Amino acid sequence: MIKKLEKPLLVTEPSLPRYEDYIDTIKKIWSTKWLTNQGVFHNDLECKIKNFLKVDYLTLFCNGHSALDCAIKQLRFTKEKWPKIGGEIITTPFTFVSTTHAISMNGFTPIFCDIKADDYTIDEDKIEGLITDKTVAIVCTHVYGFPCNVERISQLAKKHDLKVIYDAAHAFGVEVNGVPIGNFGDMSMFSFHATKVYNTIEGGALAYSNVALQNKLNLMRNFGILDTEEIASFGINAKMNEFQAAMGIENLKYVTKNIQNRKNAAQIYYKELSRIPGIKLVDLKQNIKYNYSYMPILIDEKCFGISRDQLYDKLTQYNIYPRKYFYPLISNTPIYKHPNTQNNIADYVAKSILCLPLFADIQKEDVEYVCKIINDISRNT
Ligand code: T4K
Repeated sequence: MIKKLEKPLLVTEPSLPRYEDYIDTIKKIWSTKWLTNQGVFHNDLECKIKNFLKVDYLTLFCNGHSALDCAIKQLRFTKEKWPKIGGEIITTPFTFVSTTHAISMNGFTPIFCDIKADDYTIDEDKIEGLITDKTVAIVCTHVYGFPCNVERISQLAKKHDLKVIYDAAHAFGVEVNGVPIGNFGDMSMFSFHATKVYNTIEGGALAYSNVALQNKLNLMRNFGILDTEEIASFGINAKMNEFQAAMGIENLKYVTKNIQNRKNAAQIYYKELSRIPGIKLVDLKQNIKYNYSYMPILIDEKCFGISRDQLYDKLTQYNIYPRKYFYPLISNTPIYKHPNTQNNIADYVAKSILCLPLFADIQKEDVEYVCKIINDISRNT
């Protein structure tokens, strides 16, 4: 009998800078008394992340959801022919619920498109069949940092005059054919939540190449206030504060190393788990630079011997806490369920997937331990 881990091993653990460095940086706030509203750390970080992600323009937000919310709000004000409220947005059901809420809470109807079995991103071959005269946009997720088929989606959007917004919450640092991921579509949203590859405690950003969006987004995140004399547009409060920005500045120094650490850990998982019957790992492609933000494994119950849920329960007995990201499937939840919608692949994936512990500081021994337990379970079922 293999011994249980002494300390719980969680699906993720935030990356932190050196304590002294963060304290040194935030000390300055006590003399300036400038805590939020586009402070010096905020403006510095905006510039640094723009350069890191190699995008034309970037606007910071207090969290990823607010960034996505503002991106979708923009849709209501960009085109005359579009209704101020209403219209359909084609989206993936296999995502964190933030994506769907940002669509529906802005008055659009999410139309769920099934995903692909090989990388769990939206199935570009099924998008066109869902386009109607009410469709205004495609909003899809680079889930786990696996990029959507950005080329095909761009062709479809051009053909049907649709906007494309990518939920790139998981995709910080990812590249496709050498092109950084934030350069695709009309806008891409990145999340800098504590649980992400790169964090500002809470935080997010929109990347885009249309300069006209810059002013609009800057206004929108600050109540539409231009200056003390003028309120120039609609807006909300979605500003990143100086403590978040200071954390972002310090964490950015380590993000490349952190992604390399994640890659090393993921390589152990791939080596140790890919031979196990009934466990499917996503085939990684040569033309993509990954960020290893999650470590999803798909359990084929018939072949593996037990279900995803049974494996989950067994792992928790060893103090290992993977997560069933993303279950339940959004299109199966009471608020989004529609009798005419069927997403068979997404349905199967949501019931069969498990994200194993993966974070920058994970110990090699812990990864090997998880693999050993899964191997052991596989042999004994
Ligand atoms: N779009 C997508 C595709 C997303 O995945 C997300 C967020 C968004 C949009 C929205 O972006 P943000 O507005 O969040 O920036 C977590 C995160 O809260 C959420 O940011 C993330 N996606 C989602 C996938 O994961 P939960 O409900 O799983 O969080 P929680 O509290 O259960 O934590 C997960 C694990 O991390 C636990 O094992 C504990 C550990 N943890 C967590 C926190 C917060 C820590 O060790 N330290 C911490 O400070 O949602």
